[in-house]
Amino acid sequence: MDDILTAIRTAVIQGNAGEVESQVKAALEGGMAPKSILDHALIDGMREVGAKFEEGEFFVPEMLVAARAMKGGLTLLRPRLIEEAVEPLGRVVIGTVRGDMHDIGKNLVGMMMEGAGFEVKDLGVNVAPEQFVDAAKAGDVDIIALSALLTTTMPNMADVIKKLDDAGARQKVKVLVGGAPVTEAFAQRIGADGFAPDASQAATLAKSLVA
Ligand code: B1M
Repeated sequence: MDDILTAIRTAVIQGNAGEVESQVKAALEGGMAPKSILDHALIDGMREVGAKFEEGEFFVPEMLVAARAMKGGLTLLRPRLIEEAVEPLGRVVIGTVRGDMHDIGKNLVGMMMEGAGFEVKDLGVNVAPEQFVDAAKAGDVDIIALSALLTTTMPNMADVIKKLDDAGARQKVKVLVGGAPVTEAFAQRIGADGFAPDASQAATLAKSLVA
C-alpha cells in the first residue's frame, strides 16, 4: 500500500497528471482511505514541490504542472472526502483585487493552498472589496487572500480591510496579502495578518494562521 502512495507522491512532484490520476484510481479501487491518499501522497507531494521551489530547484513552470497534477488527483478524491465528511484544514477565499487582471500568481497561491489541505474559493480577478466582505460575512471563511501585481492596485488591499472593518467582519477572518510589489512593511501598514512572498510560503503561512 505504501508503494502506491509513494508512486502518487512522486508523480505529483514530477507533474505527471496521467500517472497521478491512474494511481489515485487504483488506490481507491484497492480500498485505500481517501484521507490517507490526500495527506500522504497529494499534500505530501506538494509540500516537497514547495520545498524544492524555496530551495531554487524548481521554478514557476514546475510548480504549475505539479499543482495541476495534484488537482487532477484531488478531483477524484473530492466526492469521497465529502462522503466521509473529511474536514479541510480551513477555508480560503482568494482573489486579485479590484483593477488588477493578473491571475497567474494568484492561481498558484490557490493551488498551493489547496495542496496544503485548504478548501479554496477563487473569486477571480478584478474583485470588488464588497465581494470579499460578502464572503467573510457569509461565514465559514478563515482566510481572505488578496493578490495584487500593480502598484496602482495595492491600495485596494487596504480598501478591502477597511470595508471588512466597516462591516464588522474584520475579526472573523485573517487577511493574507501578496504579489510582486507587496512587501511585509506594506502588509503591516494596512493591518493585514500576514504577507508571503511566494505561493509556497503563502500556504505555510495560511496553515500557521489557522493553527
Ligand atoms: Co502585467 N504588469 N500589466 N500583464 N505583467 C507586470 C506586473 C509589470 C511588473 C510589468 C512591467 O512593467 N515590468 C507591470 C506592473 C508595474 C507596476 O505596477 N509597478 C505590469 C503592467 C504595467 C501591466 C499593464 C498596466 C500593462 C498595460 O496594459 N499598459 C496591464 C494591467 C492590466 C490590469 O491588471 N489591469 C498588464 C497586463 C498584463 C497581461 C494581461 C498582459 C498579463 C497578465 C496575464 C494573467 O495574469 N493572466 C501580464 C503579465 C503576464 C505580467 C508579468 C510579465 C508577469 C506576471 C506573472 O504572471 N508572473 C509582470 C512582470 C513580471 O512580474 N515580471 C507584469 C508570474 C507569477 C507566478 O508571479 O504574479 O508575482 P507573481 O506571483 C508570485 C508572487 O508574487 C506571489 O506568489 C506567486 C508565485 O510564487 N503572490 C502571492 C502572488 N499573489 C500572492 C498572494 C499571496 C501571497 C503571495 O497571498 C494572498
